[in-house]
Formats: sequence, C-alpha cells, structure tokens
Amino acid sequence: MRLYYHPLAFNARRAVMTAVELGAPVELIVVDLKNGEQRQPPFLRLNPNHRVPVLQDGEFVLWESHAIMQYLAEITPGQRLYPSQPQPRADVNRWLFWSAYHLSPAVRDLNFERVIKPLLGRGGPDAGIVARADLQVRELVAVLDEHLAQRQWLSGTALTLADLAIAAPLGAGAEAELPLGECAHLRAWLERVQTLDSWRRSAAA
Ligand SMILES: N[C@@H](CCC(=O)N[C@@H](CS)C(=O)NCC(=O)O)C(=O)O
Repeated sequence: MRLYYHPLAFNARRAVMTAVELGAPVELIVVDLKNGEQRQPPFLRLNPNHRVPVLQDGEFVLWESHAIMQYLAEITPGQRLYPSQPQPRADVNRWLFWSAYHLSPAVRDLNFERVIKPLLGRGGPDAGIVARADLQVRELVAVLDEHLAQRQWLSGTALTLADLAIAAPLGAGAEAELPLGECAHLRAWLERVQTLDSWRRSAAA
C-alpha cells in the first residue's frame, strides 16, 4: 500500500500514526505541497481535492484521513484501535466526526495563518480569521479537557483511533499558538500520546 502524505500536514499525520500503530505495510510517499505537486494531474487523478493524505491499496484509492484510519484498522486482523462492538465503535466514530467537522478545520485556520502562510511567504496572519478560529478552538479544547478529567484515553480504557485523530492537529500546539494553557487534563493526555512510537515516527524531521 502507498500512503501519500507531507511531514507537516497534520491531517496526514493521523493516517501515518494509524499505519504505524497497526504495523500496516505502507510505503510513505511525500507529496511536495510547497511546490504544488498536489495540483498536478498525476496527483489530482488520485485526489481531485488536491489534498493529502491519500491511500492507494492496489486499484483502490481512498482520500479523507479519518476514512483511511478506519480502512487501515478494518483490514488489520486482531487490531485493538477500532472496537468491533456497535456502541464502542460508535463512540470512536463520534470523535472521528468531531475531529473532521470541528476541531481540525479550526486548528487548520490557526496553523495556516500563523505557521504555513509565513512558510510560503504569503504574508502575515489575517486577524479576523485568527480571532474566529481561536474562539472556536478554545470552545472545543474545553470540551476535550472536561472529557479527559476522569479518563486516560478519549474512548474506552485504551488507545483508539479517536486519540490518534485528535492528537494530530493538537501537535501543532506551540507554533500555531493553540490556546491549550488552561487545559491541564488535555495536556496530560497529549503527553501520553506523545510518548507513542507512532508520534515520534510521524514527526517532521
Ligand atoms: N479533510 C481532509 C483534509 C486534508 C487536508 O486539508 N490536507 C492538507 C494538508 S493538512 C493539504 O493537503 N493541503 C493542500 C492543499 O490544500 O492544496 C482529510 O482529513 O484528509
């Protein structure tokens, strides 16, 4: 299998972490986002949305990071990251959708304005976008912090896809100036995720 990614792309990181945690046999292929490789026809044939990650498993091509996580877990016999019982699985799915719809877009805006734009030489942060995204992230991380006050992992009693999905954007923490300062439970959980081999192996060099 091939997993197209970029080391600075947190949406790709959750898929890379999942592959590492599962021991899935993926070949990692860097897409040169900075120079626009994602908008060239060969990559657009894989993903017309011009985004990483993309998984290629033979003739089967899959984009959207959370769908890739689910697929990798589904094809791994004996895996423990994605429960098979309906309610535990629905609980993990709830966090995956929350990540996709709410947390990741809000963190993306802060990360893009504060980190990626300067990297690309596209000027300084847009104050309006930063203010709106900062408010959204504050609300969302408060939900996470409260949820994590009484538990070690987001769903159930062990690491699941939910933790990998949600830790990935929060890894943008310091550089994107994510407002995590008041979230002691969240920070303790993030430190737990950051001890994982998959965190280290998916980090940008
Ligand atoms: N919802 C998508 C988001 C993917 C995404 O936005 N990827 C960014 C990197 S984090 C990207 O490839 N951007 C390149 C572009 O927009 O041209 C997913 O979760 O896979």
